[in-house]
Amino acid sequence: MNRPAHTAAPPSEPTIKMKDGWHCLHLYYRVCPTALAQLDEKKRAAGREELLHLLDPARAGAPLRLQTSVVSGHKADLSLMILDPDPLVIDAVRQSIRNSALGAALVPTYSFVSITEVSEYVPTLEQYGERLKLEGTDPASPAFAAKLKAYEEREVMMRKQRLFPDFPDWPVFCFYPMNKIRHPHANWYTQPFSRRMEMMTEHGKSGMKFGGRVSQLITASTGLDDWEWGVTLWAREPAFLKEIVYTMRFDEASANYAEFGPFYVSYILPPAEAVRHLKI
Ligand code: 76R
Repeated sequence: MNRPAHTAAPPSEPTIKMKDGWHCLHLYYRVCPTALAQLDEKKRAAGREELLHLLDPARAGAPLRLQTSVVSGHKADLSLMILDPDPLVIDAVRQSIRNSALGAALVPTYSFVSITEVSEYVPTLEQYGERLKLEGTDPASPAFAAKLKAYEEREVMMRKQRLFPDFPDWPVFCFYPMNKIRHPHANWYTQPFSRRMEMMTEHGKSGMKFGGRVSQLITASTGLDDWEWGVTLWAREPAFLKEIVYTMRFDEASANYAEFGPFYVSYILPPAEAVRHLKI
């Protein structure tokens, strides 16, 4: 059976909040010059103030994570990435922008709904130990114990970063959705778990070579949006984006099983600078 095991959860209070993780929303807006031109300077200035307040991650009631960036190309002008345990706290940003004096001038062009998760392919401590043995580390050696201990600590941090991510302080931002394909000749979901694990381990190793240059957050969207995952990348320099995406195309998991949606590249700015840049 390829189906992932799921635990029969005991009945719990119905809720829209995430208990072990956050809701995530990527929003893209285009500035409409016609709507902007219809605002007198006073209304436009008030709208700017309203927008700056809404985009301020430090304001009371702000979602736990809120990041603003300016988009390259005609797909959009402004990008927001928002995370919170409560999807309505996230949605309140969207509705407040729509309801603000600048609402008509900020035309939604794209959005992506997802939740944070720890991938089923992140090895458990036991699986990591097995891997070390296969790679030739003697389980009785101090090196084995040290490596296992280091992984135990790293795994806690990794889990936290996947479920409750902090944003890295890097200026280049990229988002795109993706699927694992289900074609008759190449169907990810008919592969046994062991094969998928093998491919994702190769993928993880190739990704880790970009440590310090690119940071990734994979959010899950199967059942929530039109693609299965959202891929969010932060890079220290723009060229690293091209390099990582190109490199990963050669991983078996990408080369044979992945398909991608539209790519959005943007540059992270504090809201006031983004608003100035967009000449709103
Ligand atoms: O979480 C971990 O760091 C463990 C290893 C790992 C997993 C399980 C990992 C590492 N990824 C995992 C899961 Mn990834 N990742 C992508 C893309 O270009 C492509 O092929 C697709 C887009 C990039 C660029 C990327 C980068 N990864 C996943 C999954 C979920 C699969 C599932 O659960 O079924 C997807 C869709 C996906 C796609 N990956 C890494 C990276 C990088 C840079 C790493 C190293 C991470 C690090 O060092 O912290």
